[in-house]
Amino acid sequence: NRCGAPLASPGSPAERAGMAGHESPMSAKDLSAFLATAQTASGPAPAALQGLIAQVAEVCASIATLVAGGALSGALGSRGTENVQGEVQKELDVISNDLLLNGLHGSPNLSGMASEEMDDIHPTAEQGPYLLLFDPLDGSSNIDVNVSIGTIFSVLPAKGGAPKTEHFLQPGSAQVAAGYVVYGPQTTLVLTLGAGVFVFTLDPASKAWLQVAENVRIAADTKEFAINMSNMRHWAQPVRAYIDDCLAGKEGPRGKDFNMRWVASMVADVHRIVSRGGVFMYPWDKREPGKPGKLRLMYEGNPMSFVVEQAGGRSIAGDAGRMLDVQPTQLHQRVAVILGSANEVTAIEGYA
Ligand code: AHM
Ligand code: MG
Repeated sequence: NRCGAPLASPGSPAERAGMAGHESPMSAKDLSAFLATAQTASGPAPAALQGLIAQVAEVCASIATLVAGGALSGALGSRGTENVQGEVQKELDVISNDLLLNGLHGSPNLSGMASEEMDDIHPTAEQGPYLLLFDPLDGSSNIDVNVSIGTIFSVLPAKGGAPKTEHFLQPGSAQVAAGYVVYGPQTTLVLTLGAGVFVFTLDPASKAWLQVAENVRIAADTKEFAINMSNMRHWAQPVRAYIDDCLAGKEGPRGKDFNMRWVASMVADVHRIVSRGGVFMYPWDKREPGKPGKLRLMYEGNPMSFVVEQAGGRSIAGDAGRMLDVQPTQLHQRVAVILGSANEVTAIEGYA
């Protein structure tokens, strides 16, 4: 195929549709084959980490099926309840959270889980070596309108014994794995174990996760930014000055014309940046001046920052320095997020 990405198993949709001229499917490495030889920052991936990632991916494949069914799965609409952040929960927020909890509760690889959708931590049945944090369904505002959404996850080492909330409050630099799944035109898993970033697509025919890219790198320079422009009047002056300079284009101080994209699903916006560069910003703003930002550190900021850094990009917590160095004090704490192409993040820092 033209993209170089391996096509799926025999009887792929292209074949079934009789698409003449399409090359026959190539054999691609599946996730379990990848995990069997995967490296971490400190050597071969332990069996428990391999097992945990495989389990997370399996649950995400079942979330993908629900998402694809939409109204037919009974997955749309609102649950009418609120999560700990006071946000109204969608059906799919709750169902995805339950699928992850039920699918992983008995895992020998875990000792606890924490989620955007649960006030408190969830101790699991065993006392395995890892803790899992997740945003089960990110981009809630896009669920009902058939726009890309996703799951974000972060793996931390367990501290031994029964898990406590404090055990989860480790900086992002302690993560041993992180990634996200985009439920979009394709269902895509983007994964890091601390030694590069790898991409897998869920083959709709075989339900296998097949590797489509390895050691992904984010371009250091970009002409594309992502920010919710409707908040402009609420931003701090440096953010406003940076965006003003981007909008001034070739004639302005940046000397180039910028493009803008805002899906309003962090997974989709970050995935675009992983794919073609760019910068994503959800800065502090004065709507809620007491909070550092809208997004959450433990299951949004940190895992995405781990992926971005592993792909050669940069991620900062607004003016609070490197995201992965932020010492968390609360499970659901908020954070300002500026991440993406390395040189552009550095340029934004220069506005402080
Ligand atoms: P969610 O976890 O409740 O879905 O909220 C997080 C989402 C991000 O995916 C996205 O970047 C942001 O909220 C969009 O916010 P806004 O609607 O203010 O543009
Ligand atoms: Mg989210």
